[in-house]
Amino acid sequence: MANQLFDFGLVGLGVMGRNLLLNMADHGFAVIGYNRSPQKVTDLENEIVPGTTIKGTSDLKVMVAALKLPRRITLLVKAGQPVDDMLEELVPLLDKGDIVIDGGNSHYTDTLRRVRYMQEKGFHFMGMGVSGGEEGARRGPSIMPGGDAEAYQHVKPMLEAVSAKVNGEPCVSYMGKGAAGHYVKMVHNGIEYGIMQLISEVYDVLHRGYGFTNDELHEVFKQWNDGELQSFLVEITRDIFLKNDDKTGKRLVDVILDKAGSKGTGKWTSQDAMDLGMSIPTIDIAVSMRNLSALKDERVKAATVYPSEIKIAGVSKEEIVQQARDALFFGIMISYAQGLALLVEASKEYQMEIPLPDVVKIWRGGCIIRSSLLEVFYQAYVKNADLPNILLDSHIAALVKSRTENTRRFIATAAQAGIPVSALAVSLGYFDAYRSAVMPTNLIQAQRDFFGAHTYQRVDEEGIFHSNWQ
Ligand code: NBP
Repeated sequence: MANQLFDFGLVGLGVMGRNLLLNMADHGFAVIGYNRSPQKVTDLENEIVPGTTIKGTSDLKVMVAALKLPRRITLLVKAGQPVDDMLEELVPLLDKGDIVIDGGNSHYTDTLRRVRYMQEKGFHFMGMGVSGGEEGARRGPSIMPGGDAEAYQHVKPMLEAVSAKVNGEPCVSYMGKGAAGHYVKMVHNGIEYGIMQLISEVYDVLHRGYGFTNDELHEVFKQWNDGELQSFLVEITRDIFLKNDDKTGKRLVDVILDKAGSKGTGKWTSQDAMDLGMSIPTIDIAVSMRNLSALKDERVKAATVYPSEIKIAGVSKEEIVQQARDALFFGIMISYAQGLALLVEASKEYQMEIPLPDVVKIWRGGCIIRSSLLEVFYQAYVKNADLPNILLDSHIAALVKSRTENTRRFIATAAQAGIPVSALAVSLGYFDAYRSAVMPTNLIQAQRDFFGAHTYQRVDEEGIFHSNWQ
């Protein structure tokens, strides 16, 4: 094949890379993919759709030499050291002005370092979040590119072509300066952790508390997905309840061990929020509950030390479904509110200039946290792009207010039954504190001043004060 025939190069032909490459080819781009181990090259070649222009290679030099200038290369390798290793291999092969995009889940601080490193060498480097999993990458993901605005123009038409579409609009937009793309993707994943934890808690109350069968749970989630809770995560949960296990014939969900894994993006969101002094407890507790779930052996022992009998009193099955629906809606709203508020603050603090209306707009399709609520948030930002927290929007406030009573009832029922609904409880706690003009933190200030002379401010006078408490 003659040199420089290909429009785009892709490094890493794993789940995401292979599918994104096939997606690009479907849209008429000539693409070439490189993978370190040859097996994935063969896998790619076996999937080539007739009429598309795709080549696979396990020789990086072949890929680089085959690309049109300026070269446009996307990395989709495991985050961390593999990205640095690939850059080291690529750098000697590139020409000034070439564009390298990291589409994996890299930590945003790594991205900032790589932007500087590549810039010094005369290359463009962008960090880009991609969400939607395998199916999204193949048929249309939500794409969050950030960093080099000039380089973005060179890849914009391709990204718009391959992304998901909502009302004909592409689910990709420039997310801001520096590492904004990876920051937005990190927070997307944090919100995802929160919503998944909330769904699991509602499932626990209905399943363990009320004895709902998987068929009943399927029906409940189906109704919810047909209504205001319409979202990708509710939709797949609906379908999970019907899936049979090939080995036992039971429902697959019932034979899956209750230890949740994670790849770190939820933890990163919590860590960064702590560094910024932002409150995102729904996301924090979701990370924490995955950690607790991993202590299976200890939990089994503790269950014998503290045996409990789940007692449900006074709330009918019909009522609990209504309460659960409203509590889930409420919790999901709060999870988004916390994540978006974090983005507002991080954007200012790190000078990323993240366009919040565009963030929620491109999350409407393709990504794991897509839901009909994103349109509501988009409308709120259209009214006021500077909203520090979506809970301050009047339409959103009305939606939240109408769910609080059932949320309280649901949490009370679960607490009395001894079923943990930690994410729902902290979501309500966050809401009640956020809407409270008065918090009990005056007492904390008094304690701090008592034992550490940390001083305090007064409600009736300007200035900084210290008292002798003994
Ligand atoms: P896979 O596990 O399917 O593939 C990983 C790829 O990384 C393979 O091509 C592998 O090559 C390559 N790789 C590794 Br591992 N170490 C390497 C190294 N030192 N040098 C060169 N290549 C190396 O991962 P994936 O699910 O496609 O994820 C890719 C990125 O996309 C990750 O950052 C991930 O977090 C992110 N992401 C994944 C999803 C998802 O739903 N899966 C969604 C959104 C983002 P090999 O074949 O030679 O080992």
